Amino acid sequence: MPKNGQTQQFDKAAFQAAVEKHLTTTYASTADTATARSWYLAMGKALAEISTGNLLATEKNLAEQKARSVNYLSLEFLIGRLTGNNLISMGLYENVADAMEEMGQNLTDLLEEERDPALGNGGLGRLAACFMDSLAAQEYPAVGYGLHYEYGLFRQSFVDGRQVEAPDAWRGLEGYPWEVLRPELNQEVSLYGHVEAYTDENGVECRRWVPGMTVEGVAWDLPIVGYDNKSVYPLRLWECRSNAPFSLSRFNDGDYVGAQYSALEAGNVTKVLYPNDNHEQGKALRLMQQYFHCACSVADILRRHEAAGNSIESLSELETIQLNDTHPTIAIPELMRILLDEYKLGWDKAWEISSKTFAYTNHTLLPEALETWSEALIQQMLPRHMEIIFEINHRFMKLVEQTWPGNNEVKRKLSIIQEGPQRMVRMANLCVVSTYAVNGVAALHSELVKRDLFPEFNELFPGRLTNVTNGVTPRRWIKYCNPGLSTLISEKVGDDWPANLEKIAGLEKFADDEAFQKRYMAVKKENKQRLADWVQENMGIELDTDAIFDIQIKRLHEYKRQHLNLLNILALYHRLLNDPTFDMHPRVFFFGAKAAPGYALAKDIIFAINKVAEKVNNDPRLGGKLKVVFIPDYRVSLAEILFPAADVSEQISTAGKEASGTGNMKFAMNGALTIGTMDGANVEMREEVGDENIFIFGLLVDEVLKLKQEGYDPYRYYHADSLLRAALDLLETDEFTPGNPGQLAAIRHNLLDGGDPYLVLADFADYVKTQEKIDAEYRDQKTWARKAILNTALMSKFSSDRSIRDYANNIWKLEPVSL
Ligand code: DL6
Repeated sequence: MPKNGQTQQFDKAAFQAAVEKHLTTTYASTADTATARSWYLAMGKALAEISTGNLLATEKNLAEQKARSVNYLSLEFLIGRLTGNNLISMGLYENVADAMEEMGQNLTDLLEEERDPALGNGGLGRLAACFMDSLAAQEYPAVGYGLHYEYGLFRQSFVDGRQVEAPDAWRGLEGYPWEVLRPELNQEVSLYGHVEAYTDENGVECRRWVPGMTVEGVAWDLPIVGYDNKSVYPLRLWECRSNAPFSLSRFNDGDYVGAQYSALEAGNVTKVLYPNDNHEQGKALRLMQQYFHCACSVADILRRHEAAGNSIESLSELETIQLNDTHPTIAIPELMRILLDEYKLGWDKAWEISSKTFAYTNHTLLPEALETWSEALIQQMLPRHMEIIFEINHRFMKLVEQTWPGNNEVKRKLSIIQEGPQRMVRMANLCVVSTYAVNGVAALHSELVKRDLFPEFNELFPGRLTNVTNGVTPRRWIKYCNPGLSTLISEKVGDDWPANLEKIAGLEKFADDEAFQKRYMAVKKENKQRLADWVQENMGIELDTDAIFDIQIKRLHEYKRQHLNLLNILALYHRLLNDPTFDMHPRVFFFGAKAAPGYALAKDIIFAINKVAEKVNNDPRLGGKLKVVFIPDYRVSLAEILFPAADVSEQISTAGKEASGTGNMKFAMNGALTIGTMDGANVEMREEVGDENIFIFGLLVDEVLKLKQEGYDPYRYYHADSLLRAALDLLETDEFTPGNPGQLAAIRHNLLDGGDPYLVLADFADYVKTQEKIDAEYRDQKTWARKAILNTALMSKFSSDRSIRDYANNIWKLEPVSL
């Protein structure tokens, strides 16, 4: 493992003593009897001692310096395993490997003992994790605020090809070694009750919330370790517990179990992560999670601000709060409530502070993902917040009236309150009205936010709507997950590229160097072998690493179009069996995807892919040319094996639907060539690598809109294209479900009779043609190597360090502060 400058003093003997101490005192084991898991836990605890010391030192330094900080509020942080990554950031990977070796333990094996903290669904949560890494690496003062879910994203297994979900107790029985309880930071959170008017001691008419119940927010910190520096920032995760765990009167009445009901109910709030990606369910418990998260986080921000001796009037000068999607929007009325009712600031002052403090990131245009909450529910759970939302809307409607006098249509459209049989609060509108910056996550997406989602807001608040293109951390997504490539890069451009990804452009001049091409492709081959070994060991499928490894890993969603990929596989299957003139380079199609448990069609697509896989992987007539592998329980630690092993990256969403994507960036950095639509960040990736080094196909955003306006008829494509017809018709037969015809028909039905909402059939022919082009180009390994190298070399824009600098310079106005 290449090593960055060691940032920590490392005393091997003291470290080994700490590991032994934890082995015995924390995990009740001895060196000769301990399991690998106990060794991993004890090692993690010993390392956490170092990071916790630095976390406290960083907190103190930032408070003393009165540094302006960003508070990143997100319901999801999909951090992945911390141990290996933290060792790299601390510069201790080799020292610890050596220390553990002396204790008879292999570090690589111990790292496998860590369960993924799966505290997120997909792109949005993983982005938050990359951003925390980049904030710490560049020492931009930050705190991440999230929830300490007892159960993370469900574990997925397949039973007869169908997804089965199981709870994910990510902390295990022993707890997570990196987390530190911070009881002095606990918060009390109110819920329910009513609002009352009263006259204060100065004779001023005031309003206050009289809550119906309170719960306790318990603070856990996970360390976000700065790469190659000493700063450690907290990822502060709130756990909900009852603060009235026991009702003595009920106990005395003999109701021992009932006496603990409140404890049981409060425990539900942070019990489980909602498993939806790009889809909102509107459940009361989810609103409670959101408010609990916001109440604890806002209170903690104010505590820090005041503890550092700052006045409330200076809040927006020293703190900014970034809302990761609308999920933490209720933080806005919460801060307003505190400023109005507790600090008694008066509306104008409170609004001035609040609206200069919050900024909001939009991650989706999909209507089903845009959050609305019923007014009645908010009224019941958070009555004072509902009043404040009404007041914000009332004042905003006056502004709309001034701008568009008498135009009720525009008022209806922009209002935070959506009228109807059940009045709803539109969280995105509340965000745009109440924040100083709103950003989309890729250039195309941000344009569509302005043009299609919020055009009038853009007119009302010029300059507020902006773009910050996403990025990914090169530490985890190159250096840690692809050590072979990292060594090669360091050899050519020096070893400081993980903190300065611009340096990677230095590889461009080696793209035509045959010796370098060979070494680059040898690394790719090793990575393919690592994946093939995993598949053999875990799934019993044998793979040929000379085949093209073609990978689509992301949440299962119709707009991401895993079924377009499936249709091409069916077309290949059909041609291999029916067209004697057809030839193809062997290819393995990999999938990894979880479907939201209630999303029937997504689950049908998983089932279909698994059934097709069963058949093609065992069909001798295909001569091993076609394999399909659906990796179960796709998660960050598996992504770390998959990205480095890919030849082809599937980024095939319907144009205009994928806000950005970040997997697309990870693949390209690791030398996979993209087959993709002009969607999300694919557009900017194409600009960086050039049209000849990426395989673009399909309809453009405006072509999609036009086709829909003209009246899209999927049958037109079905009748006109015999290959498409053959592929779709296979889904009606029992070819892949012997004896049970029609088991896969739901997909065909959705595409033909269900109107094909994501235009799979319209893009099919171009997709197939582009896949053929890939097949032909892969056969020329020199040209392929050149393109792959250029993809690695030209990806520096997509480092999350650049994204964070964009936020820091253009939105947050932050300066780095080193420890
Ligand atoms: O910005 C991170 C990520 C994007 O890369 C994906 O394109 C986008 O789909 C995802 N959005 C969501 C929205 N979810 N909700 N709610 O996950 O954000």
